[in-house]
Order: sequence, then structure tokens, then C-alpha cells
Amino acid sequence: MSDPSSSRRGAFIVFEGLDRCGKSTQVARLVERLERKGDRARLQKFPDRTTAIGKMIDAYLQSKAEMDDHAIHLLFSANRWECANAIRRDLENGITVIADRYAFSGIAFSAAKGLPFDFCLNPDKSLPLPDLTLYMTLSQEEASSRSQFGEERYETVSMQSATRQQFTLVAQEVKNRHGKERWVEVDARGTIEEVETRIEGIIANLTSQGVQGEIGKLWI
Ligand code: DGP
Repeated sequence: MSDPSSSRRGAFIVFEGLDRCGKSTQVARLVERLERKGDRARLQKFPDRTTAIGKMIDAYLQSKAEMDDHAIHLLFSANRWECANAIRRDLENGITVIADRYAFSGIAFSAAKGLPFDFCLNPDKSLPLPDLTLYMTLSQEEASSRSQFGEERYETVSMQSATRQQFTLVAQEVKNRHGKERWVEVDARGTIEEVETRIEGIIANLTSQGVQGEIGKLWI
């Protein structure tokens, strides 16, 4: 009899949230933890600033280059597309892919600047669909008390607050199109260890058992 587990693929798990919610710390710790256990896992950071497109995005975020809002939006999306095949291949090879941001940041940040929601959503259509997105939540007051904003373009209170509102719409869109279970909020308050425990409880099955079935297509 064939082993049913052999048809399982790696899970695609995305972390989203506003700046300073602790997302990058949690993502790094999670990948380390999985590797220590002997699980195969890979961290995929978005934007991936190492590629040619990523370098243009980096210059824009650091205000070293100016760009039309539509143009930079499409570059963020292109940056995800240039990583899409590698994500797909890894998932098919049983590797858990953990992404630090994805297309949901793409919509939330660009729509917060005033671009139409549909324009922001469309370029990412049919990218690999995350099996689960963890949206880390922190109030503006708590985020502000953590540390000062950095130097980058979007790190202002007004931009973060507009982005927060857009994330609410993005969450609704994911739930409507792909099912409620694919978008889970994680309370980002407390110590690093407390948040880590919350995350572990949510993703344990996905990372240890993988996923059955094909990789879906985003927004399709
Ligand atoms: P990070 O490297 O995680 O600090 O992200 C860089 C900044 O870029 C952060 O403020 C969020 C923003 N960002 C991430 N992805 C996108 C995207 O696809 N579109 C836009 N407009 N902004 C993004």
C-alpha cells in the first residue's frame, strides 16, 4: 500500500503585519527552530533586496530614488514573481517555505498611498497561494512604545495607520476568496517567547505534517 504521507508537500506560511510588530524576529526564530528539529524549511524575505529588482526597491525605500507609486507597486510584485518558481519548487520538494511579507503587504501599503485596491491586487494574481497567513497584530500605541521608527519611507505613524486600515480589507478579501482558515490573527503583545508559543500552537500541524493537495493560486 502506498504511504499517504508521501503525497504531502511543504507548507507555505506567510507572516504579515505592520512595521515593528516583531514579525521578522519571529520568522527568523521559527526557521531556526524547524531546522534544529531536522525539518527542511526556508525563509523567503519580501521584498527580496538581493535581486536586480530588489535593489531598485531598496533604493526607493531608503529614499535614494524616486518612483511613481504605480511603478514601484509593480516592481514589488515583479520581485515576488521572480521568486515564485523557487517557492513552488521548494514546496513540491517537501520544504516548508516561511515568507516574511507577501502580496498582502503589497496591497496594504500601496492602497494606503491611495492606489485603487484592484490595481494593487491584480499583478499578484496566480502567485503561489499561502496555505496560511499569520497576521501579527499590535495597537499603534504599543508599536510606537517599542522603539523609534527607522529611516525608511513608510515608517511614519500616518502611513502605518492607513496601512492598518487596508490590512483589514485585505484580510476580508483573503477570507472571502480563499476561506477563513487561511488568515489567522496572532496577538503580537508580550515577550518574544510568549508570541513564539502562540505561533507554534497555530502552525505545529502544518510544519510537522506538510500539506496534502496542490499549491493554490492567489486570488484565483
Ligand atoms: P521590510 O523589509 O519588511 O521592513 O519591508 C520594507 C517596507 O516595504 C515596509 O515598510 C513594508 C513595505 N512593503 C513591503 N512589501 C511591499 C509591497 O509589496 N508594496 C509596497 N508598496 N510596500 C511594501
